[in-house]
Amino acid sequence: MKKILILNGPNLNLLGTREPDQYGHATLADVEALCVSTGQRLGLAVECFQSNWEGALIDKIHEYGRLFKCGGALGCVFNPGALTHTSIALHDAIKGVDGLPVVECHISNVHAREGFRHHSWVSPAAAGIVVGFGVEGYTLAMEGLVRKALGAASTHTHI
Ligand code: CA2
Repeated sequence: MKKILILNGPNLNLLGTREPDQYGHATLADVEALCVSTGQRLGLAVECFQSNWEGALIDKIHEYGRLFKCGGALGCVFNPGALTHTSIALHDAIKGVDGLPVVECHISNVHAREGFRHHSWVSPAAAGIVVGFGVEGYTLAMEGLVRKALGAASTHTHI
């Protein structure tokens, strides 16, 4: 069974404790449980990882880049939190692993918020972006990764 990584960045461990208007009432544990059950439905083994440290997120992307190359991983759903708007290092990590499909996911619609949230360093390196669907966005991102993988497989069989 292929693995899928659900990667969450800084402060997402605080989900459900404050700012419910922006992020809803679900906790990070709720989000991770949702992803695990979505994984069961899609036939994927789900690993969830959250860190407030940029380097730990980068190390995890590298690990999954290696796993993807040997066929052990389908991809990664990544909510980089506020590092979205600041981190060239995360952009470079995703580009650097060369191949691992990463879907950038934001709970809130960042484009309807403050101007500083409108730019993402991660988006140009991402395979896709899901924004503003609340925590259901994680499920949509997982389904998108599966569809992309199936599309890639069927493209290959036609070549
Ligand atoms: O909408 C998203 O998912 C964000 O990635 C969330 C980040 C924010 O900086 C991005 O612009 C958009 C913030 C994550 C912190 O979430 C908290 C949740 C509850 C209480 C405090 C922070």
